[in-house]
Amino acid sequence: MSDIAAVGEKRVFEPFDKEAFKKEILNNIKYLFRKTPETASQQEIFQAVAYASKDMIIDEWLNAHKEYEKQDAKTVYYLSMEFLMGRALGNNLINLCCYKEVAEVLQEMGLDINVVEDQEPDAALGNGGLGRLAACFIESLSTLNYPAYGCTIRYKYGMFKQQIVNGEQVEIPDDWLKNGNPFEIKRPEYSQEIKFGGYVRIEYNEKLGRNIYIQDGYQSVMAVPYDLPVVGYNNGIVNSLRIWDAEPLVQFNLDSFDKGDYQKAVEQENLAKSIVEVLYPNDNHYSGKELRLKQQYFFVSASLQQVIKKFKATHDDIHQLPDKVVFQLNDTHPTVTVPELMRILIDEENLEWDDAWDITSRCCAYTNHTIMAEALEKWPVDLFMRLLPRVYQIVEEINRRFLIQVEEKYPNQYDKIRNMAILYEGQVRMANMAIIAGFSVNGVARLHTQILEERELHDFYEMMPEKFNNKTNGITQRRFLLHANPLLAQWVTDKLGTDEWITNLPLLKGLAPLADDSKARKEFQEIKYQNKLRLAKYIKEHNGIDINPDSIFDVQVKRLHEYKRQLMNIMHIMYLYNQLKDNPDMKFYPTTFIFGAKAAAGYKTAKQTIKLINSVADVINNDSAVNDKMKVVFIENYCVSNAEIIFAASNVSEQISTASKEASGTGNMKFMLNGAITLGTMDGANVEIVEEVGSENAFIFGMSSDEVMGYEANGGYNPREIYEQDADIHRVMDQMVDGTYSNGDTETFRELFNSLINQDVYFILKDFRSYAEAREKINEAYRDSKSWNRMAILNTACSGKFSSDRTIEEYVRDIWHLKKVFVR
Ligand code: CBF
Repeated sequence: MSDIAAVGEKRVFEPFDKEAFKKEILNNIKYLFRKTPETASQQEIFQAVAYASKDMIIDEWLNAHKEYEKQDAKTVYYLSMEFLMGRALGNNLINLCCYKEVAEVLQEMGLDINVVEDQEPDAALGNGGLGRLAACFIESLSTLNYPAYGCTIRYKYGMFKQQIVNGEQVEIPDDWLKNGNPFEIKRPEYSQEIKFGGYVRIEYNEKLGRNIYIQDGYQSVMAVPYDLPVVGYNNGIVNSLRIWDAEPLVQFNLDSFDKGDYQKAVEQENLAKSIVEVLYPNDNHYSGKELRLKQQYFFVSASLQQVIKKFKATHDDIHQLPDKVVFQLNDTHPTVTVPELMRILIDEENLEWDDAWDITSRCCAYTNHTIMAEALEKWPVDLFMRLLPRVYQIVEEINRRFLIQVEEKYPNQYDKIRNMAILYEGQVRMANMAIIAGFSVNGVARLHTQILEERELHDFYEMMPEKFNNKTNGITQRRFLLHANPLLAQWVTDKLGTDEWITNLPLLKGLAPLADDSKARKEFQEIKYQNKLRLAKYIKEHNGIDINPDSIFDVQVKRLHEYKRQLMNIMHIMYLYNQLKDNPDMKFYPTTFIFGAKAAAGYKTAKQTIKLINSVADVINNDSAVNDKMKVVFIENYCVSNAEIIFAASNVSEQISTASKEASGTGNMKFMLNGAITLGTMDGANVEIVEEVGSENAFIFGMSSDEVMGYEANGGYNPREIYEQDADIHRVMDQMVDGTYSNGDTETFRELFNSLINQDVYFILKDFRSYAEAREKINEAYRDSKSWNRMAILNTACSGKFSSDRTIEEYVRDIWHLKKVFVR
């Protein structure tokens, strides 16, 4: 199988010079490492290739920014605590349109591009969907010629690496920078001081005729940016992902002892180190740690200070800021943007409140990514006030002024104040601040936005409906098809007779007639088979398990969270196993059940679920009576780079969250693009996937979001009844606590059992039967390869809507109002 996609021919800028590139690799090996290709390590070769490709990027990077400046183009700053970028080399080469040529150069040197790519650590500066969305967005922004910066933290340790030891998750620090990062460029000239703590001194200022506020007695650190290139597809545009590192202001020097600065230097050093030390590994969950608020303020304040300085360098009137700058707040995490921008405008730019508020509220827009209550950020007032004393004063004033408006509009309606106040019961509610200040509030799939408008944020929606809008998420086809699945990418190009789908995904619709063409179906099936072999090889190498590429690959890969119901999946596998043991001749198409998931380190139930999956896998995979029919694999360390291999190889895409809980999902889109069939609930973007592909080409089950929310409003349901009445469920539940999967130990999975029987917050037992029926239908459907491959082709063909290019164009049209910039 060739892993090299034919994507290099149409490079529109500088033609690719193979000889020069080879020479540059050789020079890099020589001058960076004093080695030859024969003596250099694989890591050194990767670095040499990465530096050579960075050299190609630099000119385009410079040019694009020169052009932005010349045109004084409006820029979006996508502020996000997470950018789950994955590897850069392969995608940079693809977007530079020289992947194939570089692969050939390496081949001539006796090197395999896949091996070289494998040396690069994933830039895992994110947890899951939210961070990966930011990464897709910033890539689409470049590809679509829009000026943009992604702003985040240069975490020393990204998302932890997961090892499975005795079936349990063990977290290993992700020292992703240990060999350096060839793509980044340090920009010390843009360093910003960030102040924490102290107190606010008030002075009367004669000239302004009002009080001014000065933060004193604070501790500070220096925020130092590094830029990473974000290369657009074949358009000469390179935007920047700006990642902020922290350094102490006062450097240690021998004099410090004499000057008494030593203590201060130590404190600053520690503060700087701690702020950027590690990404909080919580997905959809707020941890409330002081350090997290420090991180948020750190990167927000640094980004804002830099933006204002840049703006002022070429503009006289700060009132024009909203014409040139828009801040998109990726969830509530960067919401401190609102009071920090107010602080800068009032305290440093000397604006009056109303002016500052007008500018701030025209610059900030907010995206909501979840309705999960535990993800809502609420900071204790005392912590917030202590850490950010001046910013807190501004929050108080925003709140005071807003409540006056609420009172005017809804006199004596205390409920409205309770729901919408920023400050309430000793807490600062970040979502409320983002909604009140922002000019746009968007959800990430139609159903999600509807739930926000009708339920979760209904009071806000009623008061300010014009702010609310939907932006259904998307994914970049450059990474998740062109790079991840070169065989399918080539097939699509051949069949469409053009590779324009690379920047215009709805063109995939042109594949739909092929669903009825037997030759095309065979080819599609063969590509899937090749990709299954590739995954099987990966699993053999990484998990030591042999799997059957002819079996159905039924896959659930995503963060481990109760609402995503990996537990329901594994319980159903336990049920199937019982069935196969009871009826060895039962009709059943061989299936490999594949999981991949990281659990937050402190999330007990999630970790127990991982243990259960691995324990069930252990029993089933070692039972020769069923091994030709089923296997269970838990892929260690699910991350962007192995995700690319997994999506390409999947037949069934498990999207089984409790309806209403998954805001959108984006894995569902990646599977669909690669021709996997959705087995899912009517939740998040699944609703729109089904709408695009037709319900006959997906397997939908379970309660609707209305039903779920109906039960929730009435305090839930009684799972014990189901346990008592359904013998199969009863048996599976009992097997959790009778030692079947825990070497006789009855307590290992007791908490899981209890959580189901007492409350079953996520309606696992309630949806179990309908899930089982849907899975049975899938198993049946797969046997008919003609109709299966027909469905698979239609899924790919109908996935055009889910390109992040479409999503970005909608953000631009409705929220950001950017203009495309063309170079040359
Ligand atoms: O919008 C992107 C994704 O964000 C989450 O991952 C999140 O962290 N809130 C949601 O859970 C996903 O549904 C959503 O696709």
